[in-house]
Amino acid sequence: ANLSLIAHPPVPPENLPYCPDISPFLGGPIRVTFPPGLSLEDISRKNPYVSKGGRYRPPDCDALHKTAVIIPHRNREQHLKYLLYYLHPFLQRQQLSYGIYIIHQAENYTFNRAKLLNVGFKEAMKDEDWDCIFFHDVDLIPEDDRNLYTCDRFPKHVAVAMDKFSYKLPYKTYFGGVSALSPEQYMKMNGFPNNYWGWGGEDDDIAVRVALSGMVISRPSIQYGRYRMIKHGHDKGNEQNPKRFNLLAKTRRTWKQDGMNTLEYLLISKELHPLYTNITVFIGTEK
Ligand code: UDH
Repeated sequence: ANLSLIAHPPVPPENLPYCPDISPFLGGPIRVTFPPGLSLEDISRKNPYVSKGGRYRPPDCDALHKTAVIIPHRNREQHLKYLLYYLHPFLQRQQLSYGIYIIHQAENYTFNRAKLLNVGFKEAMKDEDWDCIFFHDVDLIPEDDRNLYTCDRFPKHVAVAMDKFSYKLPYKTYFGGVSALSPEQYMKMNGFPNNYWGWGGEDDDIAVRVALSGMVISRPSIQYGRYRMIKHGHDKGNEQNPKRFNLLAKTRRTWKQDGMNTLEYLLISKELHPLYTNITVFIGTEK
């Protein structure tokens, strides 16, 4: 792969008309299967208009929305392939201007999903004035392209109907899987917590932050917000976090002192791959 340092989103000719409010390319439900032997080269070939770093803009109209997709990642290469295979055409059918970022946690210390998402936000905003940030688990494939990857007036929880929860919300304040915030909404809640190491709790903390910062949760309809989860076992290095209930009980007192304003990390590399920008980061270990 040719990994030079500067991303060049394709520049459209001047004076393009705006894209329509509703894309004519939407097809509704998507049949999601997992073809064996898929390679990144195959996916690149199927997406000739995607430019280095996983960037795209519609070739013949000026996009109404600019969305960055942030994917926390470690050791899920196969899932990543399937997600890219479905997500690129999905976003193109929505006529979005977009970029895909993989935030790869370096080393084998305990995983920290929310902190990786904070890093992704910060790094993506250095590249571009995104108007919407999607925070996207690697193993969730959207099943309907009317589920628009754009932001709402309030923080949006998007993965409202996952197959593993029988296509309904597991509980009312669930905020896991896929969510979308504008930079303003994200900053208003001081981003996400940095101190949830291991599995669980961070998504509930984020939902509490939404409320504490005076916002409410917005959601797509249950008909559109459908996801198929790629089956997997428990990951090494992401064991259940026994402290999650204690942390969650304290969010009201801690959210202003932990989040975007206290984020510290060591950027190891930023590489522009054909289908995504890879950011490898050392985020430390639990104190
Ligand atoms: N993630 C990684 N690598 C890891 C752990 C997590 O990339 O080692 C990322 C990935 O984007 C994943 C997300 O963090 O989608 C959320 O983590 P998760 O997949 O562990 O959470 P989920 O709720 O799974 O999907 C819980 C364990 C399921 C075990 C079920 C056994 N039947």
